[in-house]
Amino acid sequence: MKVLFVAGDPKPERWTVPIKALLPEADVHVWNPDGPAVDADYAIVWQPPAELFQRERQLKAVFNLGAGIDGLLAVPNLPADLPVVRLEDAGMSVQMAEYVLHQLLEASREMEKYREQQRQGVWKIHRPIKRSEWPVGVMGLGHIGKRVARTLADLDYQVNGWARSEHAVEGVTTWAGQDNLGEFLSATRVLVNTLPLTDETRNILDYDVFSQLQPGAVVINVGRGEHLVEEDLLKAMDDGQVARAALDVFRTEPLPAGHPFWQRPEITITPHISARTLRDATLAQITDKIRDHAHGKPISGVVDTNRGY
Ligand code: OXD
Repeated sequence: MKVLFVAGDPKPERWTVPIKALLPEADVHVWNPDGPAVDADYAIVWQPPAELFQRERQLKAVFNLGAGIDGLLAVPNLPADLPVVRLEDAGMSVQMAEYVLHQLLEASREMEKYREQQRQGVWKIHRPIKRSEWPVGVMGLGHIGKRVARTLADLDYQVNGWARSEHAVEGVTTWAGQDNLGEFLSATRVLVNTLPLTDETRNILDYDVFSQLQPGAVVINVGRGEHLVEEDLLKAMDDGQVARAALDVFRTEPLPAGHPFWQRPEITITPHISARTLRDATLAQITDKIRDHAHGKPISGVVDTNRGY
């Protein structure tokens, strides 16, 4: 069996050595932009080049090194019948929950105010948090969204969830579909985006959405940069609809120097680190699935490419 590793890591051996150890029966190759086809059976990829599917014609499945498969689905010549397998959690949802909790607490516990007081040598206690003033709304109730929602609900925040289809999450009030988006938004002050990027969700975070949130709104985007209409966020901030934002993903990454977001103190910028791909857990999951697939066993995490997630 031949496995091809296709990700722009300058040290691909960090991946290929463990792949070989976990899957000794495989011949492991690294993508060579100039090389000939290796006729791989399986590809393990992150943001692969356009030539991949043109060159490798024997693939039986492609495994994405991340939860979001929007980048992979955009690669030309992806055969319609090729199984595309996304990463299923592998340590991501707990990191995401942690990140969102941190950004929520920055706002709800007024951490910046205390940091400023420390800089000035001031000891001053502000009134305690009223959780009822900080209702959170999680958009997207897949594995990650559910984990985020449950984590915050366990800390007694009032948590709302919204997704395209119906979901039940313990301790969380959920809404489904476009028709109920308005009700979800008006019950929400802290909006957390964990949606997959699809044609339906691109540009979903726009001025209209922001203007329906409760006053003093906070926007936390851990989905994709293309969910957010950037100028609408800036306008919503200028108009006082949105008080602050924490953004981990951007339309262009790295965020270009000179981008207006860099200059906004109300925006916290992180470089797409809210949930890192953890190599050991990721490769254990993927190599198990490759072995199962090679033995004709069913595998989970196969994406519905028409739906986009
Ligand atoms: C992912 C990511 O999709 O890291 O997993 O962005």
